[in-house]
Amino acid sequence: MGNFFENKENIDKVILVAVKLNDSENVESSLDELEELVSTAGAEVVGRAIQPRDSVHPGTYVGKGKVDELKDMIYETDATGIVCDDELSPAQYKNLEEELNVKVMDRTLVILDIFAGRAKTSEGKIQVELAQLRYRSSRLIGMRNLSRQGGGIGTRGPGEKKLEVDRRLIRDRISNLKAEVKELELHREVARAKRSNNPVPVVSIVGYTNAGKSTLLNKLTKASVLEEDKLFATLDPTTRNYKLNDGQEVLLTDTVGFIRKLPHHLIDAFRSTLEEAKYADIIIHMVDSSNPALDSHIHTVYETLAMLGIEDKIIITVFNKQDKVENKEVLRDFKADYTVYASVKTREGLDDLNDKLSEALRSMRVHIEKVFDYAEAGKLGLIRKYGQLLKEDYRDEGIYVEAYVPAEMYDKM
Ligand SMILES: Nc1nc2c(ncn2[C@@H]2O[C@H](COP(=O)(O)OP(=O)(O)OP(=O)(O)O)[C@@H](O)[C@H]2O)c(=O)[nH]1
Ligand SMILES: [Mg+2]
Repeated sequence: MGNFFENKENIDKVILVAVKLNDSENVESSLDELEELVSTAGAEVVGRAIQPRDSVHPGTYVGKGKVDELKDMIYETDATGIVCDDELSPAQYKNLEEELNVKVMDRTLVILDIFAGRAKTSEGKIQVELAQLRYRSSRLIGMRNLSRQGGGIGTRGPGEKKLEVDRRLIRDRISNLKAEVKELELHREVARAKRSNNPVPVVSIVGYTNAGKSTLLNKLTKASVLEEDKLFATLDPTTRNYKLNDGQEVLLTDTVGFIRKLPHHLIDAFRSTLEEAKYADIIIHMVDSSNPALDSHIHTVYETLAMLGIEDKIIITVFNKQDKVENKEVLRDFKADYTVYASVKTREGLDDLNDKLSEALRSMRVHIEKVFDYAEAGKLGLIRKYGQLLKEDYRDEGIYVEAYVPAEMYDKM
C-alpha cells in the first residue's frame, strides 16, 4: 500500500475541520497538532473550520450551515480535501464526500498514513496494514468518491466495483495478517521470557511523540535510532545495553510515541509494541517542556499507559528540551517518583538522570546479610554481576556476604 498523499508534485491542500464541544479542551492546540500530522504525511493545510456544537452531527460531523461554509472555503482555497479532527463514521464519510466532492479524511487516516510510511520491520508493516484494512473495510462505502477521483486514499485500493468484489479478499487478508501478527507476538514473548530470566533490569522510555525518546537512547547508548522533528519517527522498539556510572547494567528500550486520540485500530494492531513498557522495571517518561500543550501530553501518556494496563512502575519523568524553554517555571509531574530537568540534545541533565536511575534501581533492591557455604561460592559472581557486593569475609563456617541484590534474585537465595 502506498500513501494517500503520495502525489508529491501535486501536493494535497486540505482544510482542517473540528467540532468544539462545550467541555472540550483547547481545539486550537488539537488542530495545531493535526496540522503537524498532516504536514508530516506530506500535505499542506490551507484553512481551518471550527464549529462549536453540543454534540457531533451524526450525519455530517459538522452542521448544515458549516457544510455550506466549507463548500465556499474549498472553492476559495482550491482545497483538494478536508481532514476532520475526530474519527468519522462510515455515514459521515459518505455524506461529506457527496456534499463536498473532495477527499474526506480524518485524524485516524492521517495517523495510519504516517505509520504506513514509517514502518520498517516486517512486524511494523504487518501491524500497519492490518490497522488500515480494518479501518477501511468498515468504510468501503464511504470510499466511493475517492476511488473515482483517483489520487486519493483510493489509489491504495482498487476501484469501486472491484472493492465490492474484494470485500471477501480483504477479510481473508485480515485473517492472514492476524495469524502473522500472532506468530510475531510469540517470538517477542520468547524474547521477553529470555530477558526476564536474565536479572538485568529493563528500563523503558515512553512519552508523547516528538518528546526526545530516541535522542535519549542515542545519547546514552550510541544507538542510531532515527531522531526527527516529525511525529512518529519511531515505530519499532529498539533495545540497547546501557551501563550506569556505578557499573550497573540495564536494558534500555525506546518505544513508539503516544498521541491524543490514538486510533484504537492502531492500538489493537500495535498492542504488543505499545505494551513493551509492561515488562519494564523502571519507566523513563520523556516530556517536551517547550510544548505549550505539555499538560495534556502528560495526561495522554498516563491515560494510554493505564489503558494498556501498565501501572505501578517506578517512574522517572524527564522534562526535556530545557534549552528551548525561556520562562523556566517549575514543572511538576505528580505521578513521578523522580524528576529530572534536561536537555538531552546538549547532554545537559544526563548525569542527573544517571544518578536517579541508580537511586531507583537501589530502591528495587534488597539488602542481604548471609553466610554462604563454600559450595555456593558461584553465587558471589552473580551478586557481583547483578547486584552490589558490600562485604565478603571468608570464615570457617562459610563466606559471610553483605550485599544489595535485585528482588527476584533475593527469592532465589
Ligand atoms: N531543542 C531540543 N531539541 C531536542 C531535544 N531533545 C530532542 N530534541 C529534538 O526533538 C525532535 C524529536 O526527537 P526524537 O528523539 O525523534 O523524539 P521521539 O520522542 O523519539 O519522537 P517519536 O519517535 O516521533 O515519538 C528531534 O528533532 C530532536 O533533535 C532537546 O533537549 N532540545
Ligand atoms: Mg523516536
